[in-house]
Amino acid sequence: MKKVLSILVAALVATTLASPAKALAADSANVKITISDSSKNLVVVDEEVTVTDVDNDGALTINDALYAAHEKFYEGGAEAGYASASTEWGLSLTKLWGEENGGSYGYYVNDAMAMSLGDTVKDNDRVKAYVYSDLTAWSDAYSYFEGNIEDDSDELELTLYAMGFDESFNPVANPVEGAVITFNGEETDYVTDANGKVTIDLADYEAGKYVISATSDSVNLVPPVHVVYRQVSPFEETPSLISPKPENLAETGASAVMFYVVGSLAAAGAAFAGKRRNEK
Ligand SMILES: [Ca+2]
Repeated sequence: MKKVLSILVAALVATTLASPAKALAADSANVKITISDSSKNLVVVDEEVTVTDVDNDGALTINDALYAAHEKFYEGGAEAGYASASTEWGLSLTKLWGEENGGSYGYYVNDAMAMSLGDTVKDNDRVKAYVYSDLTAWSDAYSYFEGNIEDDSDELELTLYAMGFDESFNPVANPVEGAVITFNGEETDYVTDANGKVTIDLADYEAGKYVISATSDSVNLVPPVHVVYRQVSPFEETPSLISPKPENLAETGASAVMFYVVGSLAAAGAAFAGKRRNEK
């Protein structure tokens, strides 16, 4: 009897130990997605999607994340705009944002080159995927910003890097000189220096969402992205926020929307209505 009991206890302990491990295996992850097309349009910019195991391989991967992004943002969903297939190179993209070009796409996770569409993703990862613009010389160079991008100070210091290859064909990040900084697609007077650096004064920019990117004449950049959500102090500009137009609210960021909630409940209702319409 004692032996039976100890076996039962052992089984119970084993079950108890197994349960938390099972609970830790995530069923979903929230990931931020950026996609650019072959014309270098940023068609999805740093948008959050909930990733689930849609391809049933038992893991949350880049493939699942891009599928989810098309379900949410592409007209007609993933069925219309996205496809992947097993090839001799492993799981590969065959269609991105509706474009089929024979497999010329790239994808990075947290600005690091991914080995395969089957690479796993987790909460807060940033996935960036692009369609090649140059199908003859394959000159498209993935690029990204580094700097004080996590804080919200008025002065934004960015360094622009583009991926290239050294003599041994190892991937290497090179600073990009002379790149023109763009705000929401409009060129600015800001240009990166010899070290790829640029310091942007945000003080004069009104509240709203700004997509910062860059173009270059010397490097065929896959558009880099940094998103700024500017907020205005409620003590400075309260009057203009009493009855905002929904169409304006739709273009403001989530943090700005939160601010409106504090300012006015009616505005909050409009904000959500506007945001929902924007997401369709
Ligand atoms: Ca999966």
